[in-house]
This record gives sequence, C-alpha cells and structure tokens, in this order.
Amino acid sequence: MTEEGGAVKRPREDEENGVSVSVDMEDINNNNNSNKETGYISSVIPGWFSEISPMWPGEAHSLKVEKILFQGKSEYQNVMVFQSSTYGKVLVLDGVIQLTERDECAYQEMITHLPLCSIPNPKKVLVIGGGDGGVLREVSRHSSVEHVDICEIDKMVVDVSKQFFPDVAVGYEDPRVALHIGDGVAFLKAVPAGTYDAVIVDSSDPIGPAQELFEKPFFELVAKALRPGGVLCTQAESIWLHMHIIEDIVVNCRQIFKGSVNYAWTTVPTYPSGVIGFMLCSTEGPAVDFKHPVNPVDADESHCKSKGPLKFYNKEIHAAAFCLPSFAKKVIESKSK
Ligand code: SPD
Repeated sequence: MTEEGGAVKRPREDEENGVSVSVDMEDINNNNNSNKETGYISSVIPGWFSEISPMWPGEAHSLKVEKILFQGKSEYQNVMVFQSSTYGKVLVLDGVIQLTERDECAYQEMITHLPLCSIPNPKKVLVIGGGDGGVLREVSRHSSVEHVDICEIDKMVVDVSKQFFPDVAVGYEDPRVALHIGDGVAFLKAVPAGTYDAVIVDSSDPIGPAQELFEKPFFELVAKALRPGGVLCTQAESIWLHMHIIEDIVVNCRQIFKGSVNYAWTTVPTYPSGVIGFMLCSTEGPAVDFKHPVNPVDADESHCKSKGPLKFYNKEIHAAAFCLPSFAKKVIESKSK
C-alpha cells in the first residue's frame, strides 16, 4: 500500500519476532515436540499453543490445540486458526491471539459500545483494523448509524474470518459497511476534516503492522477526521503489562484531544494478563462524559439479523470499566492533566 508522499508500508518480516509458523499437524496430533524451532507449538507443552512475545516477557498463556484449521502468510503477517479444547476456534496473528469464539464478546462489545453509547445518535463511524468483523457486528446494533467505513490492512484476515468465524464476520453483511483494504494512516490522510462521529481503532499489538497506530501522528490524524465532540476508542493494552505504553498514549492523547481522555478496561481471559484496555478520547466541542452512557444499544435487527444478543456489555459494566486499580489510576491520572 503506497502512502501519501511515496512511502511504502513494509510487509512484516519473520525476523522481527524471531519465529515462523510452519507447524506440522502431525506434530500436534501425535503430541510430538519435534518442531521446536517454531516457537508457537509447542516448546512449552506438546500439543498446546503457547503465546510467547517480547511484549510479555517471562510468561506465556497456553491453549490446548485440537486441530490446526488454517495457516497462511500474508504480505504483512502469519495467520493461523486453530480449534482449541476450551475456547472454540482461535485466530492468531504473528503468534498472538486476536480472538477466541468464547471470549471475543468481552472485547468487541466493549471497544464498540463504550464510545458509541457515550454520544447521542452516532451516524458516521470509522473502524481501523478490526478485519475479523467483530467490531462491525457491534456497530451494526446501533440504528442511528448510517455509514461505517472499515480500513483493514490485511485482506487475509478478512477472508479467514469470513471462512472460520462467521458469527464474528457477520458484521460485513450490514449494507451500511464499506470495506477498504489498505493502510489506516493513508486512509485517514485522505479523509476530509470532521467526517466521523466515532473512530474505533481495533489494532493488534504495537509490534508489526499496527505500530504506527500507537503513535502521536496517527492520533493527530484521527482527531482531524472527527467532528467537534467526536470520539475515539483505541485498543490500549494491559495495565498489568504495559503501563509504559499506556502512559505514552495518555500523554499524546491529552495533548491532541481537547475534550475528555479516559482509560477503561475489560477482562479477556485469553489475552495476556487476562485484561485489556481502551483509551477513550473526545475532540473539543459538545462535552462527552464517557463514564455515564447516554445512548443505549438498541435491539436493532433490521440491518443484520443473525448477530445474536449482547453477551457482555451493559450500562453497569460500561460505568465500571472506568474504575481503575489504585496503581493504574495514580499513573494515568497524573499523565492526563
Ligand atoms: N494482545 C492482543 C490484542 C489484540 C487486540 N485486537 C484484537 C482484534 C479483535 N477484533
């Protein structure tokens, strides 16, 4: 994808995380630990997937693998889907779990409804990343929404999700959705100022293709794309593992977003440390009080009938998501002034 100014987004190289995903199914089925060089399956326990990354050194959550369903290498990353024993099917990018069928609701519902329930009548929404379609599924519950753009860099993520996670990718069936395969930064550069009521950044971790989505120039572009009083919700990592990343995001967002800046979190058992957070920001304009939702999720079934009921989000958990443990509150509040 060529960005403005001629810079070319560099596809991810294997050496960057030091592992590859050439996993032999026989090794899994035979509980054979001969494939040690792969790093994923399974230098820790034979027949298990272990999530090893420099982003959470010294720990690795593991899931028992029943069957590997897909392995591929896109222009940007390694893509794998496996059937786990206890969490259903699992989507893995570059060795890191993106979603499981069992707990994806806790992430997709919160990253979507925390921002969309905080403003009245959101109409135009942009999703950056989120190629699995889960955020789209949640946006589609809001009947006020007239148009949803999604910009996902990796078409393989979209295709694999449609094939293996139909209950997640169901979001693509909504006729209000327009899919753009490309780089989120380049997409935002081309967006007229003040276009969106809400931008949701459903990124992977900040190593690899998502790195730019955690940096100040990106947040500046998001702020420009939002209308006055528009809202951003971006994946903002774990208070247990990544306070340094969260601090940087808070500092940058506080400088750029002149309305509210708040950190919220949710529990996702298969993400590192079992929790993940979101940074919610609003631009100068009509005030946004993220802690007190004003716009309930409606039971709109007209655009997309097969999405099923909400499993995780409700107005109580919305308010509770902004309650922080003391150690995190101290750091985040000191940086948000
Ligand atoms: N550590 C993994 C964080 C992944 C966040 N994005 C997940 C995408 C689900 N739609």
